[in-house]
Amino acid sequence: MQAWVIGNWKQNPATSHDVKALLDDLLTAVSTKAQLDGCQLMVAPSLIHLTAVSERIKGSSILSAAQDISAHSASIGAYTGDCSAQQIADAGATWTILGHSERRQYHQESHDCLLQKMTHALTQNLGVIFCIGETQAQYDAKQTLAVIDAQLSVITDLLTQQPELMAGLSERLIVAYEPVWAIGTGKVPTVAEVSATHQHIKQTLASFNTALENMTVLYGGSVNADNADSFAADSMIDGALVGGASLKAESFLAIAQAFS
Ligand code: G2H
Repeated sequence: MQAWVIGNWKQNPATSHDVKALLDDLLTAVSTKAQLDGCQLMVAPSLIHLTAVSERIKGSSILSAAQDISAHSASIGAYTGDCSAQQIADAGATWTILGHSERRQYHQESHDCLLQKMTHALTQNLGVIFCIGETQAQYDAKQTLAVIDAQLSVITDLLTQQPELMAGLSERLIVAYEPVWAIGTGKVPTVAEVSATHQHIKQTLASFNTALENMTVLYGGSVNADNADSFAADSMIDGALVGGASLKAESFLAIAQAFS
């Protein structure tokens, strides 16, 4: 199964100049590393840099994604600050992250909001990296699987409301399990914990529809060049969604090599 290593740049780097430098480093490193076979790389820059990044990586093996899209279905309209799925696709991205915990926390993204966004993305042929995960309090209360089941219900609702989107969904949907307490903190769950949670996610998706058997499930949360090998060694972990460590080509490539 192909591994995926996706860099979520969040609100970084600070300038266009720094974006170009990061991308140049990444493209140079990718072109000289033959051992990246079997690992698909993707970067999700800030919206303001998405067009330039997508242009720059054309012809390379790297894909680009948005970090979010509008919840409104209209391709254009009076939605100040929003960017539609159509505009994202026009900018050259082929995927979007949805439901990152920072969007859920700082923008109050709800089940219904994410259902709308997922519908619009898939309708416009954007692949979706759907983020799920429990908070520290939920982890401590042993509610991880219940939280995940509730978050995955966006997908069952999608299939009930838009059954036509089932076609090809296994290639256009990736789930990223990101425990909120591991994001940017340097704390990580054990590989055994991640593996068991991923197994649950894969079984749950397969129970929705047999076409969703063996779906791609990534781990995210403080993945770095030092711990990537241990995650990559587990057969339930199909890759990583990487934040901080994706902002340096060297550490991002080291993570990609671990999964190759
Ligand atoms: C989790 C991850 C990227 P980091 O948000 O999605 O960030 O690797 O910095 O914990």
